[in-house]
Amino acid sequence: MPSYKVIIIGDNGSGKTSLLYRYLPLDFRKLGKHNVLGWDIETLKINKPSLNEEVKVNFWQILGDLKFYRAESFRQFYDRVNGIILVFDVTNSKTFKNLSFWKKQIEKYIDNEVPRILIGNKIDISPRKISPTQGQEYADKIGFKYMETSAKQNMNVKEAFNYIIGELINHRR
Ligand SMILES: Nc1nc2c(ncn2[C@@H]2O[C@H](COP(=O)(O)OP(=O)(O)O)[C@@H](O)[C@H]2O)c(=O)[nH]1
Ligand SMILES: [Mg+2]
Repeated sequence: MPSYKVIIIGDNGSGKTSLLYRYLPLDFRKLGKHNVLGWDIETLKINKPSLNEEVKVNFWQILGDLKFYRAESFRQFYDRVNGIILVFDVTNSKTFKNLSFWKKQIEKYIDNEVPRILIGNKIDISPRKISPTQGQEYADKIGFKYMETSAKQNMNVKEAFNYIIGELINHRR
């Protein structure tokens, strides 16, 4: 069965876990979860309609605080990544500014072109600090697809994950 690795990165509190749990069916949350050396890995099996075959997607996210991890750990986390979901909080400027940190991480550890999406999350909250145009312009600048979501109100979450899954399946074949 083809298997893909998708990492979900971005500042603490931006909503990575909430987005993933909103997207994953409840039973996968229980069945597919395991931890490896501080990484939280959740597995989703999906049918690829065009080929009528099952594919496995492993979503990796960082557990806890980044500053406790060493470069060696990052190498493992970023090893053989097939897709990137980068998340910030549209109501928190710091999470937007820190996107450049995450961009540098990606440049440092991932040398191949993989599908990537920037998600501006928490659009249910007002006032927001980062406008849709600002999000879109930054995404264009770094070569990411841009979408906005609310994990809380389940807005656009499925669309965002389906985008990356669709891209990574097409990308490989
Ligand atoms: N209002 C609102 N709150 C959210 C949303 N997504 C996440 N949160 C809240 O933001 C906090 C951090 O979310 P979490 O998923 O743990 O962020 P992570 O550190 O990136 O994994 C939690 O209190 C969530 O309930 C959203 O779309 N809207
Ligand atoms: Mg989390």
